[in-house]
Amino acid sequence: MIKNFHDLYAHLSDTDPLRVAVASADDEDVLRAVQAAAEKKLIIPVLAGNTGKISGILKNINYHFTGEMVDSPDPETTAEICVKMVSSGKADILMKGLMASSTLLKAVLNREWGLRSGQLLSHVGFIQPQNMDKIIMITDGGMNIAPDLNQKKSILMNAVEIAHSLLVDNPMVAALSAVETVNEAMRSSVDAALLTRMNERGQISGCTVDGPLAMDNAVSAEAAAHKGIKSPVAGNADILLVPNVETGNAAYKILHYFSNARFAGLIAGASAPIVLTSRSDSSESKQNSIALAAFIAAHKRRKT
Ligand code: COD
Repeated sequence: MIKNFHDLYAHLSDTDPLRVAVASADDEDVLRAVQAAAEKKLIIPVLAGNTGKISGILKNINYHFTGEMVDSPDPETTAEICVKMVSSGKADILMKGLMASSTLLKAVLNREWGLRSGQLLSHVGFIQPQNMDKIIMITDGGMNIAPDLNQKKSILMNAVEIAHSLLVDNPMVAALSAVETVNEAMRSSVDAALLTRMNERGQISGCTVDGPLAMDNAVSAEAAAHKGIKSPVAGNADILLVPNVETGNAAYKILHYFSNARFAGLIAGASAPIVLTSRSDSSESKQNSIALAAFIAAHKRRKT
């Protein structure tokens, strides 16, 4: 089981490097992350975007890059070039650089040359809080804006699949709301209860789901005990399923700015792993995301 980012890097020591197409690589944090991952022999990067700007940053950070660079006039074209590299098999992993998430995701969803798999694609944020020896996933704070019940089920299953590849056999999923009881006026509480029932009846498998749970009961056994909540998930969640993109995005960024946690972000459910972090994420978070994508890609290869 990969409990923390330290474990993750230790498990990656014997994997072959994978080719990563970096879309709009003209950013110092992105290039520092790519440099660190390439030096660890996790990846072979291909840098796409404004090559003049990229070369300037490479020089500033003393990265003597000798690999492939692809020049492109604008973010839309860069996104298309990089997505096509991955869908044609020339690269194994797609990475968002300095561009809006929606620009990259629109290219990913292209029907002809995108990275659709027939499944819903969703964002998974990874948080290793300073006070816990585990990685908690939060989903979806980056792609699906206002998912309905079926989409929440798909988002949940995408995260469960990642948990399995991190060797967490039966992840604990907290379906979050603002309350622990069903309130018809609060759609998230109704959906959380339905997802819990679907899990009990085998419509959702490979995990234990409970909800509605508020954030405190999901991650703090003390808070759950205080409220008299008895649940295997309460205080023990591996996956936090949030009701909408605003909740997930705000939770991730609040933790980012007010705590010393470690972070990563990926898009799940596509035909290849996609590194998708916020432009303001640190180079360490971007490097963690590359490492996770490489681990998941290697895990998939071993399975096929
Ligand atoms: N998985 C699979 N297919 C999808 C998904 C998905 N998550 N979302 C849309 N599709 C398909 C639809 O079925 C349709 O066939 C086609 O794609 C277009 O659907 P639209 O019109 O709803 O999608 P777009 O292209 O207008 O927008 C898709 C985005 C992912 C770009 C959009 O949902 C978005 O902007 N999401 C939020 C991104 C963001 O800003 N995140 C916050 C910062 S990290």
